[in-house]
Amino acid sequence: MASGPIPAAAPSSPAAEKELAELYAKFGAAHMIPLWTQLGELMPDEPAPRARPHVWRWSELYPLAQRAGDLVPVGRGGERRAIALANPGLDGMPFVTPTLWAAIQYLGPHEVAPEHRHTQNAFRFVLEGEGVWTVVNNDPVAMRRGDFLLTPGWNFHGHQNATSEPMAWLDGLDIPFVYGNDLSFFEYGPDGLSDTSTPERSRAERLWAHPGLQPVALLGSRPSSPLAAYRWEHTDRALVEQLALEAEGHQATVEPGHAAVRFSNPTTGGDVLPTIRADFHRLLPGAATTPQREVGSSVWQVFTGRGTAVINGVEHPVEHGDVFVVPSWASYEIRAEVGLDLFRFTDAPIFEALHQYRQLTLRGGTS
Ligand code: 1HN
Repeated sequence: MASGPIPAAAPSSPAAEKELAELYAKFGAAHMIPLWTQLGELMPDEPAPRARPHVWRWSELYPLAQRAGDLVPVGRGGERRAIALANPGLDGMPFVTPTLWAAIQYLGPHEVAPEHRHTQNAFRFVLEGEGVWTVVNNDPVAMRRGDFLLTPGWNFHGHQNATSEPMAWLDGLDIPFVYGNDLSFFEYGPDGLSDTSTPERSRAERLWAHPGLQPVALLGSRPSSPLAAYRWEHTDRALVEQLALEAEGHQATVEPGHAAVRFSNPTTGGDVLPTIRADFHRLLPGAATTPQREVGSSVWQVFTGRGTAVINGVEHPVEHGDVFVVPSWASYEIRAEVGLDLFRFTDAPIFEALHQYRQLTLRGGTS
């Protein structure tokens, strides 16, 4: 166990004790810190995350976002009516985990969130509703229920609600990672949106949303997916087919009754963003994921259904819209009470790239 101070140079006399105290005071004044007082905290035997498992209830999130819609205008300066989910272990920072930001964003009837760009990578996941177009790199992309939409870093983007109904969605970004490493660049775009049209299909989809087909004019791998929208009809169909194939006796699911798809970059087959992995899971009634631990952190949102997230042995009932966070190396397992659909995003690409990724399957149950 690498914890507790190493009993080096235990003072043998009051004089030695005084000398040692003077040495520590001089370390402090010189901005030096001896390792032997800190080893256990700096290098725990296994990850000891400050982020805590936590559940935000949609029944609480949505009405508060709606109230913000009544009281707080959206426009230049504040830029977005986005309300961050702040992990209770992270000192009041607007961070859901040490690397990830999650927020509920609310756009009222005919409101516009102005264009800007930043080095942070972003996505949106739409729990319910429709009628907002996100304009990414001058390309208007419709947002509808179940869709997963990308805004890779340094693309100008703004949003427009083209209807008379409000809409809310989940935003995910790598803000804490960029903040913690001093990597942030930000630039305002022109006032107003670069394109206010409301096409059914974005240019990105017309180019890239054809299974297995890449435009020859644009071959070559890119660090982020050029496909701006992953539509619910495709996600749903892929999951339906996995479960149908499983029922026909073929290998198709992660484990019995658990279908899953990874959103991927069609130019590499890898993750959609350099810092963020996203996938979608469907559990049949009564099915459960195998308990496991992973380094890095993940955030889940229940799309439909009801079940239990068991994190570090604590059972959290979850249902439509609830968001929960699994900190690094926490044991977790998800059990479906009725059919359960979940969206998840994680910071795994960062740690895979840095050869820090580890995962442990806990066959004997959570411990
Ligand atoms: C941002 O640009 C969006 O584009 C959402 O919708 C959340 C949080 C911090 C900084 C920029 C968006 C954001 C953000």
